[in-house]
Amino acid sequence: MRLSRYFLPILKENPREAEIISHRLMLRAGMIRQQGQGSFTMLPLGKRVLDKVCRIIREEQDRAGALEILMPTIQSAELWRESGRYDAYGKEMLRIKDRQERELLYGPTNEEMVTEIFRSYVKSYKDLPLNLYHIQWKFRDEVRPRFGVMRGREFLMKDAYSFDLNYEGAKAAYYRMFVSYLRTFTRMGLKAIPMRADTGPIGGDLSHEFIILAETGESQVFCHKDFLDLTVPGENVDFGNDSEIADIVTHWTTPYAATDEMHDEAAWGQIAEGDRLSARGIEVGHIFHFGEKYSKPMNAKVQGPDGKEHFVSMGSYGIGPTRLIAAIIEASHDDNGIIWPESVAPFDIGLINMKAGDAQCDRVCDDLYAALTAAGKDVLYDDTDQRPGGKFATADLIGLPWQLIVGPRGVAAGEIELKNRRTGERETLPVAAVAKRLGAAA
Ligand code: P5A
Repeated sequence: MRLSRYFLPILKENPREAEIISHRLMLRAGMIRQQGQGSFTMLPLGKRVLDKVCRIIREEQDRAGALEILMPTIQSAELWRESGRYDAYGKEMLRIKDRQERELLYGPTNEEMVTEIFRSYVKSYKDLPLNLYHIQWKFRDEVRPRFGVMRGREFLMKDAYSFDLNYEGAKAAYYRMFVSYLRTFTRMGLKAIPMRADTGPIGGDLSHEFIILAETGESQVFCHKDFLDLTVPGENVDFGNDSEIADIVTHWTTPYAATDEMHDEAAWGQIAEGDRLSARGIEVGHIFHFGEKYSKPMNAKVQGPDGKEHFVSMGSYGIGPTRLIAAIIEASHDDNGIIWPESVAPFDIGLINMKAGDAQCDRVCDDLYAALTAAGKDVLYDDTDQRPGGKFATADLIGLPWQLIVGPRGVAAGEIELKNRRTGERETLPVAAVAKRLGAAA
């Protein structure tokens, strides 16, 4: 992508309304535009990051055996009356009426809708286990929308729903999502700690929040320092092997970890003082087992191997992709801007032409741009006539992992400069060696 043809509305000044660093950097880097209280447009740069985040989520959901669907945002009040949640949900739910005065709502979550889909089709235990997920916008009329996309009113959610014959099956499904979440967040360069959590309006008796430790987090959390060194399962983990998955979950739930609501002072007191980590955290995922809470009132049953009908045992599993973008920035930035992990970077490489219009610089840049793009790299080519200082500041602000700097002096010597955004390390390379150095040689 040529910057001269891109839409990257960089802000020079720090926006006053932004209280935390990720909100400030997302506005300054031209990633988002606020449209109303807690509602944001994803501008081109933000949209690219969101797509990469969603892609990782999808790959790991699919790997764990979940199937993608897409449910509507607007739901009928009738459905929510069946579960008893229409009245219970309170003011966070946006209630609307259509032209026939039918009561509708903008979905804050989809337990009811997916249970309705399930009960319409699935009648036998032979069709289980089943896990359906989607990535769809939600609306919650939060009391305090703040911190940009961190706590929005309209936000994207990946929500998965599992259906099993009994508790044993449901527990195995919960564990698969647990392990899938460990992998998902690690792939985004994040250290997420699963913590015992309260179930709130979703309900149920088993729940974990996945927490990123960050000073700007909204939750107070408590955990053992051992979590910082635990290893995350690799991509060869066998989701078809219940005992392998259960062992991983045991490993990851043995050290103490709890959110404020579930904090147990007695258990905390047992941990040596030097091993305690009491910190602020950002909740990027939340998983629930709630058994028959929805299947019973909504009559979602299957025939078991015993020939009898059983209400299915369910769980639901959420991730906030829009919130994740902010969490990644909170975890990875410096004074000059964002530092994207490669897996979610909007582009892999920023190609900076220090003297656009100079025939030699243009030629070297055009050739590099073509070669790197052909090798499958996403390149943002700064071909504008801005001065070098401004270009460097923009490159650091938007935080692409690599910067390739092409200037007249280097070009005359057949060389260009490569800068690593994270380490700040610079190296001078012959032009011909660039593609190989960036893993893009033919
Ligand atoms: C689980 C999936 C649920 O709604 N039902 C379906 C369950 N869980 S949750 O914890 O309430 O939300 C899941 C994740 O969504 C993100 N999230 C938000 N992101 C941005 N702004 C918000 N206001 C917001 N609320 C929730 C979080 O990542 C949360 O873990």
